Amino acid sequence: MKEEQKSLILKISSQYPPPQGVKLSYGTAGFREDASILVSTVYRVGILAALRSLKTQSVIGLMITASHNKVNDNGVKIADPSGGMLTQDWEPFADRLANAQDPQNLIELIVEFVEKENIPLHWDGMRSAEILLGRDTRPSGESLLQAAKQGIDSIIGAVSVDMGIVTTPQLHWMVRARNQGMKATEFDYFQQISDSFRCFMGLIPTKSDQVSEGADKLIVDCANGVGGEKLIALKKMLNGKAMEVRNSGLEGEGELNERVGADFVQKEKVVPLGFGTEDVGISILLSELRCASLDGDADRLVYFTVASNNTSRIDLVDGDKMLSLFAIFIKDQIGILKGEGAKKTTNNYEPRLGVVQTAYANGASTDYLKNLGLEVVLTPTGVKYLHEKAAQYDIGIYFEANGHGTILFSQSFLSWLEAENKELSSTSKGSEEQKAALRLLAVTKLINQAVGDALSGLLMVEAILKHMGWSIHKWSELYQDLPSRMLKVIVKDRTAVVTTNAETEVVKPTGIQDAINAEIAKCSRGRSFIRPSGTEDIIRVYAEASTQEAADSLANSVAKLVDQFLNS
Ligand code: 16G
Ligand code: MG
Repeated sequence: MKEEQKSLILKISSQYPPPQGVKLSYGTAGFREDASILVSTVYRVGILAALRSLKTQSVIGLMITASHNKVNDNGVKIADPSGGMLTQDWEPFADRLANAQDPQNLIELIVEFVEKENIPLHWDGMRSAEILLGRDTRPSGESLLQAAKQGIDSIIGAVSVDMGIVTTPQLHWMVRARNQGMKATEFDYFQQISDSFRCFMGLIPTKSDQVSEGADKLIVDCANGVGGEKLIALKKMLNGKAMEVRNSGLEGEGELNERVGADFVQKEKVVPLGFGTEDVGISILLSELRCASLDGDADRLVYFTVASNNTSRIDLVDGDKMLSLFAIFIKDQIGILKGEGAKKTTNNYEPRLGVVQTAYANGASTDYLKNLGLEVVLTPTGVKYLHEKAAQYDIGIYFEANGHGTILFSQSFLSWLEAENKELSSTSKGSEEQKAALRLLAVTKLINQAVGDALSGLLMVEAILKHMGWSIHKWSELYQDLPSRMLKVIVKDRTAVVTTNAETEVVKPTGIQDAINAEIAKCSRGRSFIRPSGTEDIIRVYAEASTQEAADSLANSVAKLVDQFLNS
């Protein structure tokens, strides 16, 4: 590495000393801490982003957000060229960079890594790395953004482009679009999803028993986060969509994530602030009221209805149900396109459809999906694992129960679908087969294939419900969730728990799995697992069973086991 480059890093990094006595770690979704100690970390992630861009010779994203966490927290994560999460191979380097104690130490790490990875550095002033920067609405975002810019400026030839305040999925989408040679501004994002939504809606069969427009209403809780402003903008582009935006976070309306948002609603199963009696859903034929919640950076979405008997309780329609809805729709459309009556077109291509969940998926959802004849696989918790698995299919649908998920389409499927549509539009224009092809094409543009996206997910759900002619109640009744319970146990060392088989079995400490199995065996339809959290210093316990009492008691017994094995 040239002296000029080294001295630039030395000079700038000396203004960003790391916090003392803190061990930082690039967890499930990047670094996340109290914002007051993150400046040096974000600076160093700026350096990492520049190196990643040089290595891949592609545009990289850097997002400043702490998602559903409290407003004083913040975080930083990287979007890789595909728009997905940073490759896991680089995470250890991110940890070492963030924890380097002084500028000299930092330089040594960078030099060693650049050599090992063979990263082409440039000194001739050529623009050779480009990083798109985004941040959510947190007050600490602006100063952290400046630190990220300084990190990028520490690598010669790297430039940053500030995309402003955006949702996490918007930034991921922009990175993906840029690397595909497409236009990638926020306007382009809104245009793509609103155009494809309209296209989808235009293909909806007209049935007399459908819920009529105007009678049905959607109310969206935006967690007082970045999703509020963006949903209002999207609504404008979709003039006519009956939708009310609440907890938008605009004009000082409420605190970010404070008793609002998808994480709160999904975990607590009560209404977010700003919702109450007036929002009780009516399931009579022509009137329907459904609610949805986004999280603080709009990459998670859940639906719910307000229960009529007790106004703070909700009926939750979670990520598992969204997965089921999407899977049914896609399977149906493929069926129309390839089914018995379909005209045999170009070839006999069979797209592989796969469904990806985590162990937190309600057992009833997994049974339901398997009964539909779908291939269901489990991965460990965290979007990067689900996404990676889903990418192995022609159509991979993944969701976490907490509402993060999307659909991925392979290049070969896209090419086949486009060819099929072309063929059908000349041989049988306007046929059901062609409409199915057009619907699937609209979905490939409507859904954000970079990462789970609450805004595009919301439009997908709305369009599919309309297509099916279903109310939220009908959707919710696809299957009945098994009662479940989640608990946290504080332990001395959470790394003492090591799991396997997508976190469904514990290999360490030895003996605990047998003890858990013995508890499970006492319950009807019992299932339970433990795992170290990737975002908090705790062990999480999950249990489900045929009754709420049994699920609670199983969770309590397993939590006791965790305490016995890890704290004594
Ligand atoms: C992060 C993950 C989320 C996961 C959660 C688990 C991303 C973008 N987010 O929020 O997918 O469900 O962590 O948290 O990957 P836990 O490890 O504390 O249970
Ligand atoms: Mg989030």
